[in-house]
Amino acid sequence: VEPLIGTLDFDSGKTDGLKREQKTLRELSGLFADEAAFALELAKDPSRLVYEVFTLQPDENAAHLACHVTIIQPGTVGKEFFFTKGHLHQIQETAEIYLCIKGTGLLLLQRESDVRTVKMQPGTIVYIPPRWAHRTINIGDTPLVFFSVHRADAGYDYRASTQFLKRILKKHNNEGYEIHNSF
Ligand code: PAN
Ligand code: ZN
Repeated sequence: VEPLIGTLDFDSGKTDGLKREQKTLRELSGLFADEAAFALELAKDPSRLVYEVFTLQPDENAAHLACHVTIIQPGTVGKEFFFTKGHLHQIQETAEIYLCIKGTGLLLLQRESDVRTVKMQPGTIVYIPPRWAHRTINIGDTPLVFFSVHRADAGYDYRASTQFLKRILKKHNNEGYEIHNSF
């Protein structure tokens, strides 16, 4: 396998040499708590960008690492802040490391009924142990940019995306966020 080289500009959040994937509102159907607010936003602009994932990873998977840069746009559906779908890894023993580059966010970690929220700001490093589902939420008003690394053959299990027990909402007429139960 040849060395792979990409760049991430820490100031602008622009990447080069990484493969881009995007998630728009229509791909996040069923995930936000307020279905009426979601329908309204979808009607306005179904292809509104919520987040992008940039990947640097070799084709062959075994024994390799994959790295990603995620950029979550600022925004809400109703009061709920924009987030990533969230997942577990198909290979359950997969751990992952996150490094926040820009913006303000929360990392929601969940293992069965055990839920943690970790504040993400530039420089925050989080080790996500195996078997903890993870979703990232942009609680700021600028893009949230973070870098992550895991084994390249980990795979993704998105069944976790509908099972998070907490939701992060914007405070009424206020700066900041509050954490609510999902159900
Ligand atoms: C991250 C996430 C990325 C997008 O690279 O995949 O932030 O989130 P979803 O995959 O939940 O849509 C990661 O945790 N990789 O394992
Ligand atoms: Zn992950």
